[in-house]
Amino acid sequence: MFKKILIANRGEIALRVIRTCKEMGIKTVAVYSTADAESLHVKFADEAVCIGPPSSSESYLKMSNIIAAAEITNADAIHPGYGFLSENAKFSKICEEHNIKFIGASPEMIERMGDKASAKATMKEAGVPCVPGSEGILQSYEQTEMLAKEMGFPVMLKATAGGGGKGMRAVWKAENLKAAWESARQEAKAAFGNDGMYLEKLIEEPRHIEIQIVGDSRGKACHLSERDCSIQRRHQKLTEETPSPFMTDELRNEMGLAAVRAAEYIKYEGAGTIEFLVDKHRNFYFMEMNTRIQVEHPITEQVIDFDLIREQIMVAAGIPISGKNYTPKLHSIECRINAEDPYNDFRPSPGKITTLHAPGGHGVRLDTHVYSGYTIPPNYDSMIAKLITTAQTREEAINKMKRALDEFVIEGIKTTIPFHRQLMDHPDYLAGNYTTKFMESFKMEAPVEE
Ligand code: MV4
Repeated sequence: MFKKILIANRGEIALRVIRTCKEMGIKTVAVYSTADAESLHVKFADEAVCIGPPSSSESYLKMSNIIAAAEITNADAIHPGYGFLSENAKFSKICEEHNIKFIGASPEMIERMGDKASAKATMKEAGVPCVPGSEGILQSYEQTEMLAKEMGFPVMLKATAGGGGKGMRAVWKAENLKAAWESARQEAKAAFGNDGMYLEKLIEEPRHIEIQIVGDSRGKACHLSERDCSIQRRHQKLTEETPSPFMTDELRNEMGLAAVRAAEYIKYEGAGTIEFLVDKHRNFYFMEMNTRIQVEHPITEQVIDFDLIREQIMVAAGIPISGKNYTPKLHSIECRINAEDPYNDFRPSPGKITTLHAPGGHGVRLDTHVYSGYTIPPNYDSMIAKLITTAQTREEAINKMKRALDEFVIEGIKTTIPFHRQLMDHPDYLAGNYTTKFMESFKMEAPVEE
């Protein structure tokens, strides 16, 4: 087992990893930028190394500084958390070259799954259902137009290097295809330096349902059921739940088996997620694979009573998994609390938290690095906490969430707490009747005056 793990991240996930390491008797090294000197991950780690100024590119993304920090502290592994370097093939490779175990995917795996067209081709080979479309990268506009007309509109143009919806265009009629092709390629070129595109049939009003998997060094994988992440705004998830209210036992079995088949086909090692689009007829299609631990992993931990960070560390140390698939017996919901103003187009609201009262009680979990008196720096992601409730049924988990949100006091900055409180009263949310289009029509109600 590892003796010392360096956590190449900040915020709640850095703290989350430190907690599990402590429970496993593994020493921890925090790295931090000068903006994060007062952060809890720095205080709770055994050692801490400053790796640069506030700007991410000069600190949490600065590979040479992080490797140097691991070498001077004698860390034998690096946990990258999510975001930053977690899906960076070059960083995974550099760790390998320095004999530091990267607790994440191999460079080859990150490259293969990071390129969306190659990920899709691989999944098709593995026998995982994929959206009908082009075979690999489109060679010309003429080929694209011919294919689109053959398939029939609407279609979706996607950048192979895509992420966060960049370089993606839905096209409803032939006369709009040329302009979409030009602008999507331009956007992809500017964002990723890669304008490779592929084409798919458009799935209308899809749900985003993902399957958590874990694979080990023997090539064995298991799935830990699904998370419904359909409530998103501009490709940022706001809340997630498991089980999905749209799920059936039959569909879970099929999707779970497909995800395990995918993971075993590529001999995936570690924790990963297979993302699917699910249409209204409950057809499901491979969308992307994430080769990291995800923000929303706690809801899975809650319903199957399993520490996913511990699992990642065990697998990275070469210990085999149990190999059993899990079916949730509880219901869990996560609300992402962001320092944003939901009454003002979710505008970022960094600054000092003057008062903080955290909710608690049975079935309530709060993963956060913030405290009363903490100043949220403007340099990073706006997520400051994840509020997670767990109960026997969906209705109870929602009631618990309402109660916990009502208890949660954060003063000094604006947060998404009022958004979540209104969501938990929305008739379509309560009915489990929502797709990825939900937020397009959601309107905040005026705040209640005290
Ligand atoms: C799609 C789609 C509909 N049809 N593909 C969005 C992120 C990118 N990784 C893939 N995405 C989509 N791909 C086809 N063929 C709709 C989306 C999509 C979406 C998917 C999941 C969650 C939110 C979304 C919001 C807009 C579009």
